[in-house]
Parts: sequence; structure tokens; C-alpha cells
Amino acid sequence: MKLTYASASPFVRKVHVLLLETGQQDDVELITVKTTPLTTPDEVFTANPIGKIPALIRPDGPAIYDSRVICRFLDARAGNPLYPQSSLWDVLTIEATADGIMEAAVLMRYEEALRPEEKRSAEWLEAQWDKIARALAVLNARWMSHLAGPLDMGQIAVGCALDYLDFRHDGRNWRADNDSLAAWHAEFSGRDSMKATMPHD
Ligand code: 99T
Repeated sequence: MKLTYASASPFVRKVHVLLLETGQQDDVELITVKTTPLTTPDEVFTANPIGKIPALIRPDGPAIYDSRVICRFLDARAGNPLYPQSSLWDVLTIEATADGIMEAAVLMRYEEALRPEEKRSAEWLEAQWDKIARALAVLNARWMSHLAGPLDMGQIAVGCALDYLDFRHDGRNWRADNDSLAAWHAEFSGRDSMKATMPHD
């Protein structure tokens, strides 16, 4: 199998960390691509008509896409260790919260990196950051005992989302109002799979 890949993408990183944590890294070749909403290589569109990464290209079936779909597929292949049935709805909700943080943070990144300065909207950027701040507050207040439990896909997604905030929006200082989450993140970042997949351009 092949995965459309960019180190900077937190969505791709979720899949990469899952591969490492479940010992499937040798089953998937990483195909490095450069894609933005304004420049989409043919191979990205071929795998996903929406033009986003990651997509998982399979020899025996259609390519599948959206990181949540790919993560469910690869986890099922490994016997479901990261989406345990006993806490499935909590795991999926935490993953959706982390993905929402990533989506807002990536939109901010595109606004700042791709739009000419005179067309950027400070109001729109702040509205995106407000979503992120609300999601962080909920993780910090509601989900810490879950995050402290056995490894699952919710934790991996939150780890990837927080590292992406450091990578692209360091100046926002997400740790300021989220002490518990910051302490959890410091420990979670020590995992080999997280250290091996730190984002870079
Ligand atoms: O929006 C585009 O056309 C290209 N963007 C992407 O492919 C981003 C890369 S993160 N991926 C997604 O937005 C995937 C979201 C989807 N719901 C999923 O797979 O979960 C790039 C970040 C950066 O370069 O800073």
C-alpha cells in the first residue's frame, strides 16, 4: 500500500503514528507530495478527488481517504487496538475534537501563508483561533482522565494536533490556559512514535 504523505500534515501524521504503534510501517510506502488548496499534484487528485492528503492507495481496492477512515481501516487490520469497543464513542469524540483543532489551525495557516497580506482577514483568523481555544479548554477540563489511560487513537490525534499548534502557531501559546493538557503533552511527546514523526517543512 502507499500513503500520500507530507511531514507537515497533522492528518498524515496520525496515520504515520498509528503505523508505527501497530507495527505496520513496512506495509505502507510513504509517497511525499506537496499540496495546498492552490496547487494539487495529479497523483493527489488521482487518489482523492477532494485533493487532500492523506489517501491510502491499496492494490486490491479503491484508494481510501480522510485520516479517520484510513486510521479505522489500518487499526482493523491490526485487530482494533486503538479503537477499543469499550470506549469507542469517547475515542471517536476526542479524535473529532483533535481533528477540529487541526482543521481550524490548517485554515489559519493557509490564510497566513497563501493569501496576499492585504486580503487576509484578522477577524476570520481570530474566529478560527476561538474554535481552537474552546476545544483545548474542553480537552483540558473534560478528557484528562481518558488521555491518561491506555494508548488509543484519541490520544494520538490530540498529540498530533498540539504539536501542529507548536509547529505553525507557536506565538499563540496554547499552554497558557491549559496546564493539565500541557503536562500530558510533555509526557506523550516522549513516545518513540511521536519523536520519530515530528513535523517539518
Ligand atoms: O486543502 C487542500 O486542498 C490541501 N490540504 C490538505 O491536503 C491538508 C494537509 S495538512 N489535509 C487535510 O486538510 C486533510 C483533512 C481530512 N479531513 C483528513 O484527512 O482528516 C497541511 C498542513 C501544513 O502544511 O501546514
